[in-house]
Amino acid sequence: MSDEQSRADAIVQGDRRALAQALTTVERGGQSARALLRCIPAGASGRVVGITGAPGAGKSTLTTALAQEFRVRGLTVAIVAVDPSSPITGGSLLGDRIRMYDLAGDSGVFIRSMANRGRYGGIAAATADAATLMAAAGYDVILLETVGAGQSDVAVADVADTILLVEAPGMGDEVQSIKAGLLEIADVIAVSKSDRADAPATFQQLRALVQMQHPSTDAWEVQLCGVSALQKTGIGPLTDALLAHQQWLIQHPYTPRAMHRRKSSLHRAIETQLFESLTQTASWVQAQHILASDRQPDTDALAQMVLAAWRTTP
Ligand SMILES: Nc1nc2c(ncn2[C@@H]2O[C@H](COP(=O)(O)OP(=O)(O)OP(=O)(O)O)[C@@H](O)[C@H]2O)c(=O)[nH]1
Ligand SMILES: [Mg+2]
Repeated sequence: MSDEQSRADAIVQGDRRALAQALTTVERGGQSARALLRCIPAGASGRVVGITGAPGAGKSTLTTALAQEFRVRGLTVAIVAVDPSSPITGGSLLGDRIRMYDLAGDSGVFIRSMANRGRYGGIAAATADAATLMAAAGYDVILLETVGAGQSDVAVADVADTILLVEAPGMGDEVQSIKAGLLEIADVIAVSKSDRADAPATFQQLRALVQMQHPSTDAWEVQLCGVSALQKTGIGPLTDALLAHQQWLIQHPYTPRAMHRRKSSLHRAIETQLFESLTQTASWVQAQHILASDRQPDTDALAQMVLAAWRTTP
């Protein structure tokens, strides 16, 4: 049996250490990651929930509360904190770790932060592969929490089956989310910190916006939930909404979003494999030498040279 096959078997059998090591492998990417992923059987799909929202919106606190609720319902949970920029010691992640301390020691919960680590294909590719590993390991729900804004939100949209947008009261976050296009891609919206006095106003505003943005009712109807992760209110209905969306997805596998995710997945696979095969050619090495010795190289011409040589490689 190959080394990758025995690593894959260990993951499927629930070996947490094997899973942690495999996550590091896919974070780095490259051929060893692909060799491992080829041995990973497809887990049940449709269980990845992406949690996005402005910095400080309450994502980590809510992720923790949701994980506890899923556990109460007998479901196992893997949490991935998606951090596009910093290695594991980033400040906000450390904060998240402390907040998620409540979940420590539960063998039905697996927590991991994912960084890019310079992998080709970026954070979306690393996150998608992490979700694949966690699904194969049998986790019933995979929560992807974005850390920071921008790039990681895109990663979540490309990878998650269900998108949960967290909106805190006040702060004008609603406007920011519209700008970022987040409201458009949300399947479920949680108005967080509903213990605060300004939460009802934000809830009303968002309801009006959602009705404006999603006028048709033949598709999934975006669910709006008021929650307080601190006071543990609204967590049950929010969990119901997330599970309802996952059920809906099973009945509607060919929505434009599901198609988009499958296409993104194919694009990532092509990009990664193509790029890796290009870097194996002699002309790639030659191009690196030119970059090192020419201050203003014609990169378009270099790219053509590399591609031309690659095309004729048997
Ligand atoms: N009043 C109130 N405060 C909350 C609630 N949930 C979170 N907070 C507070 O909001 C702040 C941010 O919460 P986090 O969960 O770290 O938010 P986040 O979106 O993960 O933040 P980043 O990861 O930094 O983007 C913290 O000070 C929390 O204590 C809530 O339900 N009610
Ligand atoms: Mg956080």
